[in-house]
Amino acid sequence: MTKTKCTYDPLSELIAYYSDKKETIKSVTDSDINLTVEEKLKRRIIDGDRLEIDKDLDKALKKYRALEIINDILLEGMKTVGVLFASGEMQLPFVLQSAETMKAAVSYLEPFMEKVDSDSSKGIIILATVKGDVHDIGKNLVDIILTNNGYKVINLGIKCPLETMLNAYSEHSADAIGMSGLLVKSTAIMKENLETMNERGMKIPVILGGAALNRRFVEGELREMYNDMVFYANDAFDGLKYMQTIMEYKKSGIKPELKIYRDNRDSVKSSKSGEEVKNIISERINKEVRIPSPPFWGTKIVENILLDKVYEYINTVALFKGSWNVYKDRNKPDSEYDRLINEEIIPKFNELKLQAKRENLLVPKVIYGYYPCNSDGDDLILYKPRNETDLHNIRKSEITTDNPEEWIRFTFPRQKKDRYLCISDFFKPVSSGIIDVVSFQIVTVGRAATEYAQMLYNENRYQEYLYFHGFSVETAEALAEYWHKVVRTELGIADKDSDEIKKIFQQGYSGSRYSFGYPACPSLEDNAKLFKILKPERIGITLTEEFQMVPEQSTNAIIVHREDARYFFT
Ligand code: B1M
Repeated sequence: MTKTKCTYDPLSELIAYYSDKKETIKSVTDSDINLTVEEKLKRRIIDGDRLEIDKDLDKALKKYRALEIINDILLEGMKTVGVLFASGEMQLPFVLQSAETMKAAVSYLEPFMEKVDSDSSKGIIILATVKGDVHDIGKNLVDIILTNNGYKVINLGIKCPLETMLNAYSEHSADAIGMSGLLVKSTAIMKENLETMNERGMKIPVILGGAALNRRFVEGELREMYNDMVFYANDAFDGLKYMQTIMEYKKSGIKPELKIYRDNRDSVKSSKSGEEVKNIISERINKEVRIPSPPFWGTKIVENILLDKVYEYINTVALFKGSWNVYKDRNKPDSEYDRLINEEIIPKFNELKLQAKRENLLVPKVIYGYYPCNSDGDDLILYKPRNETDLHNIRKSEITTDNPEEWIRFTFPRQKKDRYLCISDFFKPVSSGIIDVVSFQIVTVGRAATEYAQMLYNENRYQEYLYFHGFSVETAEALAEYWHKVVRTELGIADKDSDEIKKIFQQGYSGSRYSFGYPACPSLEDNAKLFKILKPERIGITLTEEFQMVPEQSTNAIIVHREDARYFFT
């Protein structure tokens, strides 16, 4: 029997050094010497303190079977972690540190378990990101939390067809299926999956999670049509809660009463007459606007971008709160949150910035360009010179009002209320006889970032995985913000830029950077047209069949120069 030795871990040491974050849950120290081994182990899980945990596990093994240690001691610790997370007292990075400790302890105990013991999970779930969707991290966090709370998770990865999930469900005699997805389209795929399961008369409890879903859709519309239980999990701990509900039902045979959410909202109706709407739009279209002169037509590739420059544009609120889930606890003084940010989160951020540079983990590249265009109703038309196949490598003088020929056409949706906005309105119409300019960009921080994040996950370095993944995607977003600034400068419209970076993040500048897939231009299919325009394969970016970019840490945009172009919902 081989024992897994828990060795010195510099990251945990560093975190421990800074960590006076959990006043209510201190680490195992000399003053805890009187704690029983059960209490010590539980405390270690809560604190995410796995250094030499094997010594305490060895002691416990003298009294208990390995499985008893897991179920009665370690999982009790994870339960407390869940409670602390739910009450806002514990932040996600530290939950992951606890999960890492749990994983290390279970790996150490595994060789001591009987075959029957090692199969005795609390329940089995098949987990996957649905067909057409490449988003990984949300599903992986769910896997980490469920696995380290005693469930067996069969993680089928991304872009997973229903058939694969159903086969795995039978093969593993699973208890539930968990489907994840961030795309709007994924919500339709999930619905389709449930319909297929209905048609086949299948009865399988399902948990759904991901950004484009909401409780009303899942526990209203889907719950009403689906033959078995379906739950909406807002986060990983919700997933855990519903797995518990499902397992209780399986044991007791008493089906929980599940409420159907009803949607009482009115559908959006226009409050204005057709004539009024026409006038609003025409006023906008005919507004006097100076058309900037672009430095070139066509595309340009930019490499060798300094990471330090890009770092200046990282939105730390989006990183710390959005990606790392570090929030202020309303019941605690601000000073405590400030200390956490200053003593742990910012040092982590600075460390990642240095590491990414040192190890070439982020390699920023941009492809962008300027294109002659006009609007035509809700459409935007891009031109190329007559008799040319596209608009690459042409001299600026080659485009004149006499020779343009339609090349590519986008159709954008229009608001059904408010200001009846449509992106096309921000460009000169064909009828004006004046050629306007539109810019496009695609940015990436490269493939190494995806690979490094995957490696951290595979090695069960959960906390580092969360930190690095969030940092890499927010750096991609920062690069997009930085390059938008370059475009404004090249177009000569940067004079309206705010000096404060915070205001830049709130569109403190002239014009807008609209990303395909966001509300003003929601069609991800338009990415295919964008790829025809910019040909980003030249900087290593490809498009999946489902119109998502690879590498993951990439983002694109259509850039509108007009001052009054702001974000809006359609
Ligand atoms: Co973008 N993005 N993004 N993006 N991005 C979304 C996904 C979007 C919903 C934003 C929006 O419209 N408001 C939108 C998709 C909408 C659509 O389908 N049309 C979108 C878009 C459009 C895009 C681009 C296409 C924009 C563009 O460039 N044109 C582009 C595509 C990139 C590509 O193709 N490679 C893009 C780019 C990016 C960045 C690179 C800048 C960055 C990283 C993307 C990434 O993660 N790979 C990014 C980010 C950060 C986001 C948001 C803001 C956050 C995503 C995230 O990382 N969340 C996102 C909007 C949002 O989510 N609010 C958005 C953190 C993650 C841990 O949460 O996966 O939700 P999540 O998982 C949670 C829960 O949902 C739950 O538990 C998890 C853990 O708590 N859960 C489950 C999930 N699955 C579960 C299963 C269960 C239980 C619980 O079963 C048991």
